[in-house]
Amino acid sequence: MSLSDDVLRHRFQGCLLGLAIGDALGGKFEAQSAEGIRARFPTVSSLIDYPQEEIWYTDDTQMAIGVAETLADHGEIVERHLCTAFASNYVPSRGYGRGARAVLEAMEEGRDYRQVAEQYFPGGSYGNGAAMRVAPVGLLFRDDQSRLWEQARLSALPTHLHPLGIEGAQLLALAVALGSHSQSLDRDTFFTNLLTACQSAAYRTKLEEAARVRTADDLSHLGNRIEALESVPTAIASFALTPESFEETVSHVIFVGGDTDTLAAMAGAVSGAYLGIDRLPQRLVGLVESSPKGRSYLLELADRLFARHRQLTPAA
Ligand code: F2R
Ligand code: MG
Ligand code: MG
Repeated sequence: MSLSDDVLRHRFQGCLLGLAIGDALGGKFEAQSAEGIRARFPTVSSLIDYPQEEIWYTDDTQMAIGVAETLADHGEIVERHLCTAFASNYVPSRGYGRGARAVLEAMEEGRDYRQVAEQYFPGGSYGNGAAMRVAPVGLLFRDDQSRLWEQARLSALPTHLHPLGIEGAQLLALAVALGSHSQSLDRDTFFTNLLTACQSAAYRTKLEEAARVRTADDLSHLGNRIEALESVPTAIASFALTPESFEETVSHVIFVGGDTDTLAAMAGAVSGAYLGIDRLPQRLVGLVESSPKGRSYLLELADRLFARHRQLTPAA
């Protein structure tokens, strides 16, 4: 049974707000150890209830906004428009990866950013920066998997040329699309779909392990680092472990420590695409920053992306 327009629009909103909340909540602990975080926040509710003031997102959401703006305006990834969006949204204090910073500064200054990317990490970056921003691709192309796969690749290319950086983005986009379709998540079908799309032995091994995760403690074996291979499967596994609870999905992956903003941004985007905005913690939705590209803008951007989706895929 297909979802009504209202339900689907709420899932688009849930995805972008879920990403921003995960990013902002996790951003308070980026690079901290699992033990340190657990000592301060022994339970899910202690972590979720912790913010008392506006929460501010990091580079993860800021770059996802650039992807969403490009897709909403043009209906597909056009590299020059994507780079313009990345450069005009760029605020270094949001905490970018060092390679990404060099590439974005080249974009801003009109230099050859592709050459900078190739030289900075020969063979390309395999950081999780392409995966952390790809969720809007998963939403817009949720009904066309081959287009989704190609568009996710194009969205990665300006900064991430390494196959593992690209495939991490493709898998995360697919997880968002699958989440946005599901009415009641069937874990086996979810992982079978991801494994069928998977191209590399490295991700296959990780996703098979992710499919076997049964407790939050198992998540740490999948990785918590800044590399896509060491974080994308972890975020997907956290969603699949507790699909009916955004709070648990995001908290469990923050409790893993390390790259907590990005783990929680990715897990939060998939969770929000499945649950929709109404099933996110409303107190945290209300605390998302009220800056010009804060909460209200994200909701409006999700609506614009949904309208573009309806143009590409009219309701049945
Ligand atoms: N970078 C951060 N946080 C660090 C703290 C920021 C601090 N507050 C500040 O302001 O300086 N967070 C963000 O970066 C991650 C996404 O990174 P992205 O966009 O993938 O960047 P990059 O530089 O391409 O890759 C990240 C690191 O991965 C390693 N790496 C990647 N490719 C490599 C290769 N071919 N060879 C060796 N190493 C490679 C490097 O350590 C890169 O620095 C997110 O966590 C986001 O939140
Ligand atoms: Mg970040
Ligand atoms: Mg991060």
